[in-house]
Amino acid sequence: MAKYKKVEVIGRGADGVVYKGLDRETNQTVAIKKLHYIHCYNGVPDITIREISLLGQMDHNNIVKLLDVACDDYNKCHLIFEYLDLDLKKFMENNPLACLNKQRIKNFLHQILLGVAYCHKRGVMHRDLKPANLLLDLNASVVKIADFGLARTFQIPIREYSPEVVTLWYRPPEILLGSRVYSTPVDVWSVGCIFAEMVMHQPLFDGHSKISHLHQIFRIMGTPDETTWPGVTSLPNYSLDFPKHNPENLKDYFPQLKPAALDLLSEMLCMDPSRRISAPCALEHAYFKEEEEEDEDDDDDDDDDDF
Ligand code: INR
Repeated sequence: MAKYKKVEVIGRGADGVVYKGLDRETNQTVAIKKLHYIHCYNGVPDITIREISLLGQMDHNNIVKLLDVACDDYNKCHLIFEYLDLDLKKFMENNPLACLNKQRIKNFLHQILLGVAYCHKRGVMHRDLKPANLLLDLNASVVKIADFGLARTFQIPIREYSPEVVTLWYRPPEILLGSRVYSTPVDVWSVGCIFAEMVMHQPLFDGHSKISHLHQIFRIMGTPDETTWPGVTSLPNYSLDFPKHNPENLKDYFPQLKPAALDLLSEMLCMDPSRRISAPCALEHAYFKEEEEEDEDDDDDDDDDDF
């Protein structure tokens, strides 16, 4: 770690503290993630080595790049990443709705799906996609996915390192219902929630407990049953006492969206994970083939839409 200098804490996640830092040799700003549960001298678990090396092999414009792995004097393992100074959560908090015009939403969504499709092709799922994990370079108009939680991928119980509450807002129904065999569709659900949030500038589902969150999902997407989602009634947390809701028309919630956008959103928010659209299919959706009209508050005239 002598090569790096920690400057300030910028985040806390399930795996440890994240710092803004400096590479002393190149003067390059980096992000440093200190893995709080891994001591190098104990022998790093095989699975962790595998996870970190998988992370190191990920080489895609829409995935934050792992640059180095380093050990400090206390034998704590640190992951060194490229640095970006903004995330989508802060961007949405600090900017009025107009900053996320239709072209920009389409552009961001396309990049997020490219990153997710790349991970899924390599057999990696993220499992915790949310606006705070999407880093932005506004000058280059680039979105990069961060925080592939190592702890989560090897099934250490989810316990945030910080007192901050773990957000359930982007969790898909199959995880909330206790399914243990979930797969890549979990990330597509999260991207659907993020799409909706970019459009509305507020979270689509924002339950404070698993059960209230599930009920919020059911109220809009309909309560699942064996006809809409074969096998759902066998999931551990399924209850025959769930209130029965019919699916709402998403058009009523998103009057600003055109049919193609509504169709893609509803395909990403399909309750049954086996019928949910995949990331590669979503990239081929008609929504990405049609141009968005220029809107009056869009002063970014060099931001051409090439899909
Ligand atoms: C910022 C973060 C900017 N950049 C928080 C942040 C606030 C403002 O976590 C971050 C990262 C960055 C970051 O620039 N590169 C990385 C986070 C992570 C990896 S991870 C890489 O995986 O979430 O710890």
